[in-house]
Amino acid sequence: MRVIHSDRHALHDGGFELHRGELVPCYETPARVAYILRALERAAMPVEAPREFSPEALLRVHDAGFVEFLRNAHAQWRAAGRSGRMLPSGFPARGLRRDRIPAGINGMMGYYAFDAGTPIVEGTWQAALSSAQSALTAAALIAEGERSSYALCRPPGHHAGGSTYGGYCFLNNAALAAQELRDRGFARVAVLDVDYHHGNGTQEIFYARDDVLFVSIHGTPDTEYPYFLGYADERGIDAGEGFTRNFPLAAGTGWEDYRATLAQALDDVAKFGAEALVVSLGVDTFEGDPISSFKLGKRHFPLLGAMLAALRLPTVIVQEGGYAAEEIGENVVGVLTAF
Ligand code: Q9C
Ligand code: ZN
Repeated sequence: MRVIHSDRHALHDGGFELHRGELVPCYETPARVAYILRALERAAMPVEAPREFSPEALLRVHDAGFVEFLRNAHAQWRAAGRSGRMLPSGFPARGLRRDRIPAGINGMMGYYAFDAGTPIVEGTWQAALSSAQSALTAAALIAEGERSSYALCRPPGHHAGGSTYGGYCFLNNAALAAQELRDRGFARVAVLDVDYHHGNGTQEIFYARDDVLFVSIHGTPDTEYPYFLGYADERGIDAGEGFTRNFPLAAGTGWEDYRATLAQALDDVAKFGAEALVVSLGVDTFEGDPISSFKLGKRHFPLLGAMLAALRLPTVIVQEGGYAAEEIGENVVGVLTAF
């Protein structure tokens, strides 16, 4: 399995996020990557840098104005006389206008963001672009004949929509990988999202399409982030009807129920006739995760990897969440080596 990763991820270090009423140190830290790299090294899996894809490659799944915002956000923040991290505090909810993008940086930030837990700092754009390039490179390798690849993406991507950021995500790495596979000849691509949180951005991007199946297993949005998408009755729209499938599970779900649900999700991927698979791999399903509530143990991650591999599809595995930093390496590499 080829492993792609950029050390530019470290340019994004948000510092603090708004969480449960307090400003707390970010859960999504550069140290997460250090633990994964250490575990990859122990497993003798070498790491390669991504290719340079131009920002235009992003426009296949993202809105141009949104990409421009991400690229310039921090410079505008500084031009407004501020420094350090950017966090939004006002959003265009029901009854407010969404047809106008405010010119000032505060309003613009609230327009594009959907939570106050995703700081932008000076290096965020460079880090997010490098993360997207890792996913695109991992997909390109599959198009060139590799059977599997792993993009060690940071920041993660599955919460980022066509023109929204949040949930620690700025650019949708998994969606970009799926689109790259489509553009390079795979007629039907499935995205299977096993992060603890619903992949709202990926779902939104492909919601009206029948060429990319989106299947997600996650903590129920009734109580779990991102709260406003990921219910079982969301099944796609127009041509995409039937090509989105959600499996929300109760907080506290353990391996036995998880495994049975995963078997159903894999069945959907197989029935779709996918020619290639993108896995949004979050290991925040781990019982020790500080912000999540499933009960998967260390020993279950290799079982998950083996179940994914049983599909026998060309597969791009994209790193998403996982916040029990010290265990994240073992859990991720447990999936990869079993795969
Ligand atoms: N005030 C991923 O696992 N936490 N993202 C809520 C908002 C957001 C998780 C804080 C959790 C996002 C990729
Ligand atoms: Zn997550």
